Amino acid sequence: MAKYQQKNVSDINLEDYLSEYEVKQATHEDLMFDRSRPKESLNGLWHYAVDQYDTCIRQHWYEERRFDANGFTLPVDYSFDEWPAMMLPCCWNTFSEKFSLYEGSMIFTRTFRFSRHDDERVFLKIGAANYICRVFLNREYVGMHRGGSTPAYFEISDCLRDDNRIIIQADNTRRPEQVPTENTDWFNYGGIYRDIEIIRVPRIFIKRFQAALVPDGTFNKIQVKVQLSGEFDGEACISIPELDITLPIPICRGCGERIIDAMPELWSPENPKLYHVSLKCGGDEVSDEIGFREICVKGREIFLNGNPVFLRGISCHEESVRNGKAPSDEEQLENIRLAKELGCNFMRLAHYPHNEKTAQLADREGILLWEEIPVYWAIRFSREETYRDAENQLSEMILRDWNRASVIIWSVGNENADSDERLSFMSRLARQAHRLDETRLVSAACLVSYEKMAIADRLVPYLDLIGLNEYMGWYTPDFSLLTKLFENSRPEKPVVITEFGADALPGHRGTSDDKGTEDCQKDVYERQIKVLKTIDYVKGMTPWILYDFRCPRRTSAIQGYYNRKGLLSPDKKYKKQAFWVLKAFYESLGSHS
Ligand code: GCB
Repeated sequence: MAKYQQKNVSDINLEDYLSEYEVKQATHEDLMFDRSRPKESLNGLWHYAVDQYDTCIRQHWYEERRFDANGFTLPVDYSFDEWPAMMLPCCWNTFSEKFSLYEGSMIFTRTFRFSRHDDERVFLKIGAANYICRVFLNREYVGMHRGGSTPAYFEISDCLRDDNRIIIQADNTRRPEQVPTENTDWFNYGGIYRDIEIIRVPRIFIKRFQAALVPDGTFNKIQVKVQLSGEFDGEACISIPELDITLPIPICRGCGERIIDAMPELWSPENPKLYHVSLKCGGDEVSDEIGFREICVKGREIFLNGNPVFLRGISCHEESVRNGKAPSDEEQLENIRLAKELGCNFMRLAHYPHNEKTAQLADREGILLWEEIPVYWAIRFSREETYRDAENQLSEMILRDWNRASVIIWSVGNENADSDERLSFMSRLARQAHRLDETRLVSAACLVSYEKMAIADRLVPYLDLIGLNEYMGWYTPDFSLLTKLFENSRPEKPVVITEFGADALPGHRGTSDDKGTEDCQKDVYERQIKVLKTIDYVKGMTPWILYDFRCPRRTSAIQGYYNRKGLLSPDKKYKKQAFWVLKAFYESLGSHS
């Protein structure tokens, strides 16, 4: 308020109130290894207010200016501790019916006590907030993060006190220049929907710690890479007790790596063996549970640990009826178990990075993963800032899940029309994924070229394997085109059919010609499988999709604001007919296919 005292009203309306919050952006550079670190949780009750007009950031509420220069009380538009409270993390849409369709900005605040030790640095981690979040602590602007599904780390060492007030704005407004854009085929949940935590680390700490098999086909060398938060020369110590390994790693200017002779038992879906790996350096120590496996492509074949593998997969959104895009640990595990019940060895986590715990569970349970960033449909491909946003989300996802054996494929996008701008944008992303990780495959879910009725995406040369979405028998009713598509295509790389499917309202029966019935969906699955299993370069599939999910675009009576292509009902309790068709096919392949 005080800020505007000398201004006239039109100034307020014209001012650019956003650019001051474009500084201090948390990016992948700020990401730190934290899995084993003790954390103090800030989850719990936070006071909140809907802030449709961005008044909090326009008026600098975080400054808490309650008095003018003469000591007179100023009127303010907030009363933090009298606002109602919400249990975070959560999606506000599932928290209350009132917010079920709300999109925009919401302000969250709470107080907390903290006792700081002199020799440490302190970071705030927000597991995910959709899409922009801005953080304020004790009257200071701490920073912002862009990207709705990856974590943000903010150093708060200097603004912490014994008694603290934190304010976070979460803004899920859909905007054309964002990644994804304003139009997607899923529901735009809002909120701070993953853990909010405080992490203490030493002055110089282990920022990155990566361990994997050297991908040379010998399975007898482990490569460890270390990066510290600052300049340091000396030694780190890596230890894998089960393999009798305790070895030094020389560190020069904060970085080090070492290749270790080792013959670990290999991780696979059938044998999800994890090793406890720990790393010490200076006053810091971290550890992780890591599986060792090799994934590679040769010709039109995918190899896991040197054996050809067929990816018996299913696509999956991150959603539950109760918790929206914030499924509990049990709900995340349930998804993996359901995929396993279906006979899967592979899941495509569409269309954005899911909770990092999902990949940890997949490591433990033994399921391979495809992880993806929301470069979905028509991104603003010629806008450099949009590219930087996409590249940052990709880098955050890769660095976050680098040690997860389950993750075998990074996907740089889904169904993007093949223009020159898109080719340049997505090939850059593919290069960045390869740069950050030479141990995994890079792919994208590509479109069929309908002009050529062939797999002809110009992005293919930049990918290790081709993801292909085709909806023959559904959006393309002429099913005979599926055979034509394969006859016309001569891919030099393996193809994974990343999507096919059909809508079916749970329990709705009829004939195979009745769109929206389970019988029609079942028929599409039967016909698809019959063709796909004969194509020698199709090395996997992730039909669309494990369960029905919310979607504002789907308004028909059968849809009821859901995409009904699930094999399960939204509550995941009811299995549609097509579930059994896919399960029978996967079981016929056997678990070592
Ligand atoms: C697609 C999209 C997916 C949609 C699906 C559908 O190709 O990749 O996000 O939900 O089709 O049901 O139309």
